[in-house]
Amino acid sequence: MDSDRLARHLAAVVGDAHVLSDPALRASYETDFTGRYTGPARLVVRPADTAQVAETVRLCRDAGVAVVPQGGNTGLVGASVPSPAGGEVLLSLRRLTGIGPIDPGARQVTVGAGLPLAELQRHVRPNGWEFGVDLASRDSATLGGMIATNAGGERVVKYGTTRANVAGVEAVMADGSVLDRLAGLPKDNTGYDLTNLLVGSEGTLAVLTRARLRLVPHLPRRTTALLALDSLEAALAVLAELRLLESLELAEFFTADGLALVMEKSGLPAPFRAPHPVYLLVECAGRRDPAEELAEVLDQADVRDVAVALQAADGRRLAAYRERHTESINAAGIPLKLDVTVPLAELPGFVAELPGLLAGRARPYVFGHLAEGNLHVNLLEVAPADEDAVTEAVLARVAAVGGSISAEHGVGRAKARHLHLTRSAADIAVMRAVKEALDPAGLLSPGTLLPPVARPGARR
Ligand code: 2HG
Ligand code: ZN
Repeated sequence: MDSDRLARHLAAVVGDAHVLSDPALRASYETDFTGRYTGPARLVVRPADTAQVAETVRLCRDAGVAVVPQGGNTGLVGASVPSPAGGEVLLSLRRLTGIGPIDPGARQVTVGAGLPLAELQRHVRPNGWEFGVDLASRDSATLGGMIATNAGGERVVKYGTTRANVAGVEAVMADGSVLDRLAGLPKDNTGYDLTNLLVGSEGTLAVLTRARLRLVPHLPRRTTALLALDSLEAALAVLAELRLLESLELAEFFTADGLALVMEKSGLPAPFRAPHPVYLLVECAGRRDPAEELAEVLDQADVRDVAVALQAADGRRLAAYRERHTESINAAGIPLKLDVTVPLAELPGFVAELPGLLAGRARPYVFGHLAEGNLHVNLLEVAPADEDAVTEAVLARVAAVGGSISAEHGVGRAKARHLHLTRSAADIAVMRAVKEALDPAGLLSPGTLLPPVARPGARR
């Protein structure tokens, strides 16, 4: 089927206004947030509900055309945009913004895959609830995208990754059938856990359309503190003490270089009189004021300086030093981003070795989620010819110290060919078997997560 004919069939399902073929209208869907990953879509299709998603997938399957699902397009590993060669249908879920009533007994709510995280927060907070996952990209990141990537973010130390906060999903499978696992029953031992199979599947097994989310009580009293420290070792020592506190919700680190760049690009004033090697942003929250228990820990801790915010607005001001890293780095260039986890005991050594591994081939900025050993290694000024070698060097070191090459951003297109570094051949074979079973024609997000295999008959 040619593109015009496919476009006409799709328009009959979603309406003319929601099939975009004009390159100017497609452009914002075709390049990801980093600006690094880009590819031309055959068409951008914007269905309004599950039935339209199912019909879109069926029409594309019949035409042998691959489909790339997209939420808020805030992903960082190239999974949300077409391949460089292009030709896939870009299926935007952003119109699926429904939100159901909160079920306080079950502590759950059902949402459309295209609902932005910030809108969910605005819906549940006035009712005394919270979604356990929070991200700096909350205004654009959609729940469907967060589930597809098993996003982590800032509150994992208390609430776990997205996986722990999802009770069920609805999804359109590659053949257009609809899988409904929205019941959200806390006890339901009937066969394979298909919800968890789809969480983190990065658009390669199904298109997520709705989700049943777990909610947690909104904790109104919070204290935020920014600590200035000598070293990552010192930060880990404070973390070990902080982890005794039930109220700990956030423990984020960054370094002197990162802070200087954030101040330069954002115009924020310096948080302390002098720069320090390492900073740790912590937040405690509770129904009762956690300020005192946090102060008790900090009084005993080996910190150079502390700024404490008791008011929400001051807390947001301190959090901005951490949250504005991504945009500040983007303002300085297109980074090579390596989101990795290392065991905590290896973390200081890994960061110390980084300059040696890079051997002058990049300007590194390292920050992230300390409690999970999740480092966001952002590399600026990498010559195109060095990108592969630099990536290999860093990821191979991660594997050597027992870490993971993707902590919370997914594998995407960026790391598919490096998957073998932290997944065994047996592991990859099982993943391939699942993919073959659920998407035999390889039409969902080809090239993402698993390295592509040549497949006669499948067109992009
Ligand atoms: C964060 O923690 C995000 O802010 C983005 O995961 C990290 O920009 C990055 O590398
Ligand atoms: Zn992160």
